[in-house]
Amino acid sequence: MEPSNILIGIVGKTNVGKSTFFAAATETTVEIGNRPFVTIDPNIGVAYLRKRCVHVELGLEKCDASNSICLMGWRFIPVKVMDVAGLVPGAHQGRGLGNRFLDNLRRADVLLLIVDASGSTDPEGVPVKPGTYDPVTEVKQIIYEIDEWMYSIIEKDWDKVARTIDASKTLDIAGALAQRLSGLSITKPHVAEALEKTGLIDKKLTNWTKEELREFMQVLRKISKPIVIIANKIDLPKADENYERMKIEFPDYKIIPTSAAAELLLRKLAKEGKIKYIPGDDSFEIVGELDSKTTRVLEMIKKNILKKYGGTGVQQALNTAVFDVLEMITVYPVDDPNKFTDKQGRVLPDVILVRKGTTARELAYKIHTDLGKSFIYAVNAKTKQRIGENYLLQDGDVIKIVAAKR
Ligand SMILES: Nc1nc2c(ncn2[C@@H]2O[C@H](COP(=O)(O)OP(=O)(O)O)[C@@H](O)[C@H]2O)c(=O)[nH]1
Ligand SMILES: [Mg+2]
Repeated sequence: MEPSNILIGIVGKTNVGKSTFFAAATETTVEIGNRPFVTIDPNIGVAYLRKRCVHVELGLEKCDASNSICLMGWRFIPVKVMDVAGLVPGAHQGRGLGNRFLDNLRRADVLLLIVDASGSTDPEGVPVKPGTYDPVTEVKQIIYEIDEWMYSIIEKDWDKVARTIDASKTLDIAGALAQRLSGLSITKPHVAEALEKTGLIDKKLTNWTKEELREFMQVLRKISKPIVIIANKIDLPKADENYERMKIEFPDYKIIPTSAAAELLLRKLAKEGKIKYIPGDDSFEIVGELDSKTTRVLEMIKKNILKKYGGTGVQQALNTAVFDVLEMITVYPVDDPNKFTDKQGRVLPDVILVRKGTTARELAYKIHTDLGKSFIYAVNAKTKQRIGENYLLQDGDVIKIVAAKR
């Protein structure tokens, strides 16, 4: 099972719960500790998005999920997540190995900015009394570090880059700049959008002021590495109050109240067969033997987290990052549009993540270059209608691609 190419980066200060979130999201065992720099190298793992499986909508009994998992009618779709070591103020200037840590974010498509919503971790990652630190300030600090880091990358040899591109007289400024920034997973559409938004599209690069370059990079960061705020440790005192304030302070951001520790416990107990719990659910069922302490903790989780927020937040965070922020949709390619099967007779084996706005032909290319080249038409298996190459795929589409025999 291959995870899609999407990479979700987990960022934040030390001790806010990044590794706990990572462990919960991936179910791999990573070291979790209450001390700085427990995670030194980027830790990449596989997490799963949760989405209603289309077999339910089609009224089928079951499916034969192959590149993903189907659990009780929910499709779990693999994506990559990366746990980055903690950032301290001044990270972009190299404080606390900050540059090295920030460099790990180059390949990320979207960032989960984890903060300690209870305010019980100081800027250096040392635990303090809940309510001591302001997570609003923390969010601003981390975004500042990321923006400054990205700015420093382009600023370094900007004069030379600007002169070279201007001198080349290319009409494809966005393409030329994107090539220069490809190491940051920045694409031509990202750059084109940033040029448009900043109004710098018709200005010679050598005439950009430092302020314009800075603003351009900030806009480009928002487009190419959008941030979802994870208000973690929502189970602790003061956290809910701070979460409410964060919603007012950051109206443009998605903010997910989360208890990574609760999710980790629920997944572990589910793995041990002691509870029935599907990641993302707002409840669980006790099915095994539990000691009284665990039972009490579970009661607390049910009442103060699951019922109150509709889940622990971990699954919600992953889904929000990919489906809402990156605007990805799911499409199921099949060979037989009547039986919804592939060539081997498997029902709906694969689900593919594509960006909203992807066409039927682009989907064919995504499956295989040859399929894209020899595309003739496609069939929408839900309606049995024939669709053309420019058809815009809809979330949950089941598609058969008809190609010329080569
Ligand atoms: N109460 C509470 N504690 C948490 C939560 N998530 C993590 N922690 C604790 O916070 C401390 C730091 O967690 P860790 O994941 O190592 O943080 P990192 O440095 O950001 O990777 C550990 O003691 C965790 O058990 C949470 O949701 N609630
Ligand atoms: Mg860590």
